Amino acid sequence: MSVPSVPAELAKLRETAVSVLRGNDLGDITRPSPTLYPHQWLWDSCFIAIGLRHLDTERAAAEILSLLRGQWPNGMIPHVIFAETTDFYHAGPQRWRCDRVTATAGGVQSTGVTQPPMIAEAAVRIGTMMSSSARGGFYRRLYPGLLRFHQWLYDERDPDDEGLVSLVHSWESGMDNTPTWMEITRPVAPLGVRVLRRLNGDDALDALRRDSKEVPPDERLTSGDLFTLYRIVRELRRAHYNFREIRRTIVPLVQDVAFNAILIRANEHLTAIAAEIGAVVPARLARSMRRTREAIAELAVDGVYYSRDFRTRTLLRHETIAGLLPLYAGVVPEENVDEMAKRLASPRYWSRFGVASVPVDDPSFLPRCYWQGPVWVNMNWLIADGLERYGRLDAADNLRSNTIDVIAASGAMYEYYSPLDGSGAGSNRFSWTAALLIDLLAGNR
Ligand code: 2M8
Repeated sequence: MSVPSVPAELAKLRETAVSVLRGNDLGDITRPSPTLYPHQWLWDSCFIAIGLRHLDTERAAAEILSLLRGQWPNGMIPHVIFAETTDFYHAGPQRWRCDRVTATAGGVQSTGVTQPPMIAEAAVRIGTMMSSSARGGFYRRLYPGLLRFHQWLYDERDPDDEGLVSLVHSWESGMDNTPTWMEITRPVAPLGVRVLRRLNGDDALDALRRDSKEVPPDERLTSGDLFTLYRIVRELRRAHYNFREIRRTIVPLVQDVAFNAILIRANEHLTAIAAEIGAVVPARLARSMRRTREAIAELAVDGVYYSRDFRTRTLLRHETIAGLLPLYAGVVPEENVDEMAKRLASPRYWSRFGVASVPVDDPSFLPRCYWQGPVWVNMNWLIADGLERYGRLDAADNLRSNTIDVIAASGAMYEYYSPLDGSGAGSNRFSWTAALLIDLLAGNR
């Protein structure tokens, strides 16, 4: 496929991106980073495929279809499908033991939770690069599994038919240590963590963790939080990953605003895919889809969107980047869009480098710590897409060019970037940064 015409220095950056993707390619899946994340992640593969489509459309389609190997008989597509590798991952199959509960479609090992449903978006983007007959073939292979995944999201995770799906672990949100999730998660910390915290000895746990060999611990979530997330996995395992059982445990349950926003957009794409292959979305699912569009309004107060505690119905009043994703969903009433775009463009969120994951004046803001402040390329991509569909073209273009600039200035494909000085953090060979850079450079929609 021809390389789009970009200035020489950007062409070099694109080459770096391509080589990161090649280096992380495991055949028909791409790992997010060489040592930190050696398996396949659901939403990573989607963002990766959106970039890969510019290099090799069939390979991009294979990345998406390979997610179906992990599908559970109940329809869930898991957040991680474990690759056959001896590389160490801190939350590997032994922590989940899902093979005791179920088998996957492709006989692969997986985790017992899901991740933001970006599959339909990726499929449609790949579809734009295909002839209509190739696209039809791709959609026909994907559709049955994708449909069952969306049905599972509602049947399993919206048991009271409210229109909003609930998450059972912060890993499902993809924003692991975002303040919203940490606030609701910390009260269920294991006893040891609570005692150490009281003695101010969280650092004592650092020696026990194994996820911070590639990346300094202060760029990831705290050890206390990590051990709490492990505890929640244990609870989920005991509850057989079944929401009706999970409901009866101490596991925090959150109607996550970003996840539901992504679901709304995914539902639209799923409907379009169905129409193209002459399938009819079952009426029950179509009704749930409509309900989500309405129900997300319940998460807004004075134009600001929050996640909600499923059990208590209280809004988790932390302003974070998650609350900006209704823009991507296209559900912000037109009369509120400018206000939201203004908030987004204020120095609290939008430094020169893209959108901070937590506003810089929030007490929990840390510029280089994971989902607690840094700029993430996938978030910039989603928000720019939303701004564009609302016709805020200048804002979308600015955000996209700032994103390219910050990656260019770092010279590498960092996992995330400080909103204060643009310095890169986390893995420096991160796949979705590479893939979405390729997509942004291609400039097409
Ligand atoms: C991070 O999450 C994983 C657990 O899923 C981890 O910290 O080990 C998050 O940034 C998540 O959004 C991402 O999908 C994953 C792989 O890049 O890493």
